[in-house]
Amino acid sequence: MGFSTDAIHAGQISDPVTGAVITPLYQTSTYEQDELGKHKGYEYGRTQNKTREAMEANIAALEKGKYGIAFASGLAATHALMSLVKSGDHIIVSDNVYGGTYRLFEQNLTAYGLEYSWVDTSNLSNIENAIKENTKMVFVETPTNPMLVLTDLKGVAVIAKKNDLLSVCDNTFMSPYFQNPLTFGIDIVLHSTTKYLNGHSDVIGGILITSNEKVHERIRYIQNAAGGVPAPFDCWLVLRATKTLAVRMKQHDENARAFANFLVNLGAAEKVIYPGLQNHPQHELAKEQMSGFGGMVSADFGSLEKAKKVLNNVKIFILAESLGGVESLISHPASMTHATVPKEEREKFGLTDGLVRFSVGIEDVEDLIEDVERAIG
Ligand code: P1T
Repeated sequence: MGFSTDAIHAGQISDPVTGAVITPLYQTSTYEQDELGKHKGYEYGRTQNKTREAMEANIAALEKGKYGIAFASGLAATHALMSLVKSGDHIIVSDNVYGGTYRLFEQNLTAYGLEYSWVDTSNLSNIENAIKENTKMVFVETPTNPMLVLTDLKGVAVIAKKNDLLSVCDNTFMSPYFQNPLTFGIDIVLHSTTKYLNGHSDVIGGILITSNEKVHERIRYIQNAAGGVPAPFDCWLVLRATKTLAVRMKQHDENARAFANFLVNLGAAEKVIYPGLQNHPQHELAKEQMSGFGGMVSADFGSLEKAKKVLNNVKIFILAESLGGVESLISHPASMTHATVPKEEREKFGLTDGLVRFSVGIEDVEDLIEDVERAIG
């Protein structure tokens, strides 16, 4: 099936009672049992929920995977993922990831005996050089938040297989519409469904997708045992949203290409970062492993003062954390999403105080351009 056909039909179930076309919202915490020891396969809402199952199957299909396991947030999914490793194990991670991922790994899970190495995974030899006897997993985010650095997914999968490591890709920035890491041999895909998958800035959620039976079994167990499950209504909203993922992503991409070119021509930023720009260091890799360049653009204005001018004076772009919604958002990673990453660490990969991140929405792009042009003055 094509992507849009899957987006609209995969996992969807019509209401068995009325035939209602839309998957019902099973807003229930528990299920009536027929008699002791006999039930319909549904016992308790944390363990099973049909709306959640439909959403999991839908997103798994979009990622070309067998299983989707949903969580209450992207970070809850990341936390559940870490149940695949144990105390004493070592994990290699892209040096620039979402700040919350950094905080979870470095400031929480190290206390439980997990060891993390932060490397620039855009250079595959850095991954190989970081492998130790106790390395069990390689976790990449591509493109990264907010520096938009790419990692060669095929290359990561080869290294992981050769060294018996689990490979994970946070695919939040591209969404399954533009990039399918499992097709390159990656074992597990992670999404914050809060972003493009839901796309309307009204749900917090996360999901892991895999075709690996063992991984699925363990994560499914943890979903119930630790209980970080999403609410049925949030699953219903995400299931509603993925139907338009293709049309939204096409528009995000078209707008972001025009917006990035506008920023380059404006000349107000010292550096404009967008995988679709020919001067992006991995523009060729972007064309190979992604079918579009996405809706995220970052720009370094050179100083906090200059960044503030844009951040405080835009009117259509909304100053807020998050990304991937239909409305354009603007943020200051150094003080917002990545505030927990020490200054000297973040500056190593270019996350300076002058960096501004644009989540380009699907409004009329002329209005977005005019907004920033006017803000800069
Ligand atoms: O916010 P949550 O649903 O828990 O997802 C965490 C997360 C995971 N991975 C990536 C790449 C992300 O960007 C995020 C969340 N990011 C933001 C809130 C942000 O503004 O960048």
